[in-house]
Amino acid sequence: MKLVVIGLGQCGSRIADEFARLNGRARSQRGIEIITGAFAVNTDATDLSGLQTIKADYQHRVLIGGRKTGGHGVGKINELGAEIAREDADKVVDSIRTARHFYESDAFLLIAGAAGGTGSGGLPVVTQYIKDRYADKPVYNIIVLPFEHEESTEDRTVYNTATCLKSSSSVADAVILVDNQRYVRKDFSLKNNIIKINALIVEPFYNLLCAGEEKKAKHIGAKLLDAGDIIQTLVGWTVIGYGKSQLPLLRLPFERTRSFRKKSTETHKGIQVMDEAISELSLRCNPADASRALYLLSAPAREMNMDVVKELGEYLKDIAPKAIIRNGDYPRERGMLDVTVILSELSDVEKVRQYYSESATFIHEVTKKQEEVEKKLRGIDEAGKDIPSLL
Ligand SMILES: Nc1nc2c(ncn2[C@@H]2O[C@H](COP(=O)(O)OP(=O)(O)OP(=O)(O)O)[C@@H](O)[C@H]2O)c(=O)[nH]1
Ligand SMILES: [Mg+2]
Repeated sequence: MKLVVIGLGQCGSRIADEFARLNGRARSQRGIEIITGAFAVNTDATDLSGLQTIKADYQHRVLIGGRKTGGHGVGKINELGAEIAREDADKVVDSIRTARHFYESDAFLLIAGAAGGTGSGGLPVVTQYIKDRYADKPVYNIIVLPFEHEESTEDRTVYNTATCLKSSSSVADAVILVDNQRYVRKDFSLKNNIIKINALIVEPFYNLLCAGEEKKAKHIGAKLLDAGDIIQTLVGWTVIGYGKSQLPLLRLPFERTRSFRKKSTETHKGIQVMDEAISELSLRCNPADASRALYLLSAPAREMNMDVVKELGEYLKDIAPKAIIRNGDYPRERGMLDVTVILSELSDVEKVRQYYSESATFIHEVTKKQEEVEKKLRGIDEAGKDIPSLL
């Protein structure tokens, strides 16, 4: 599957940069392309120049709102981010169209952090704009949810997140939710290593996007997972998970591949990795709420047999009984077995509901504060009503 990737704001741009790097890896390791164009859109000129892989010209690093913000961002005011994106959406679309292989793209993927200003406000606006322009291609969002410490120190964090989630989910074909806090939990040292978190966020997409683009027969599985399967799976609220296991590179001569014992070890390993993918989902949710799901098993051809694929399917069916499940197997190089899982069309996401209800009280407080200020101002005006004016 080939994507046009557009990152908005600092978070989105950095993750789009990571996708550009992923494409470099696919090209050099596998001779295939999975990204037809990677773009970064920001109101902040300095952040744009800090990227590494996205082409450094003005058509790939698109500065918006230059006049309004002087190239210094919107300081977490996502209404301003939205307004600027509305004014400059044409600039973004003009850039995308120049991508050399644009017409080979299967879908758009737009990415932003929900808690900031530029990305949070720009994401739903640009998504809507692209959907209107390219009705035949699905438009997906990755929305990155803030760290816990950001939520507790700044009310605007929750409010921005809630408005971004609500607006984006009403226009995007699917919203893939990624919770920053989950990645800290996995490895606390990551708190100070956002680059590593970004690499973990994009890793599940590598085999997922590559599988359908393979040309060599030895890398085409019994059930090829292609763009069609992914498009059929991605609907509404979505999470993604990834698990992997190293395999011994050398097989001892007495280890007979066909033996019953060997087969059951492989199945066991497959289940273990699937279990890891489910426990490490990009956001905590209840798999039973999923109406669609997908899994991709990548492993050396001789480690993969239909029993493993079938067992993985049964495992997923058990935890997501309502879901229509699509699957694929992807024969890859020696030494690694990995599983990517997508749970989609989730009927409930507790974390999203939480943002909505918390920000509802915030809206109430903001209007109350505003009314108090207005009342005080009226008081001053009243007190000065008999003073002559110089104007
Ligand atoms: N995973 C990840 N999260 C990030 C990254 N950069 C920022 N964030 C998160 O994204 C949110 C802030 O969004 P930013 O992208 O910095 O804000 P922005 O869209 O540039 O908006 P303004 O700076 O307000 O104009 C916070 O919750 C950060 O924790 C990143 O590179 N990776
Ligand atoms: Mg910024």
